[in-house]
Amino acid sequence: MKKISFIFLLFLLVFLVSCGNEVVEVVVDDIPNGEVVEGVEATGVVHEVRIESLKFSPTDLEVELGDSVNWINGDNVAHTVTFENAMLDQHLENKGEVELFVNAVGELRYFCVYHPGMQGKVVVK
Ligand SMILES: [Cu+2]
Repeated sequence: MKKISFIFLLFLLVFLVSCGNEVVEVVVDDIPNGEVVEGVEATGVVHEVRIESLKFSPTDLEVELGDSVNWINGDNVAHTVTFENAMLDQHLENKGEVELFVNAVGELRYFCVYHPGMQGKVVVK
């Protein structure tokens, strides 16, 4: 009986892992009107931007060098997080996530390709 439970748990674990959404990690490598900084250390701070009801929330975000920004799609339709310089162009299904490591100072403007009215901004100090 114990063995059966163990096998069941193992299958459950594999099932959950395969269903989990992969977080794509991106590093800034180009920024218009900004500057990439070498050797930035991670602060461990992760800012969350929820995508809900066709909006990025918060729309404007202020972060520090070394922070990360994590976008999570809470809508049932697909969106993208697309930067004006195409440094990041990520398609996100429902519950899809993308995380950006911020190693540049300046202003990052982004939008959704499918809903161009959806726009947001990350300002790095
Ligand atoms: Cu969209």
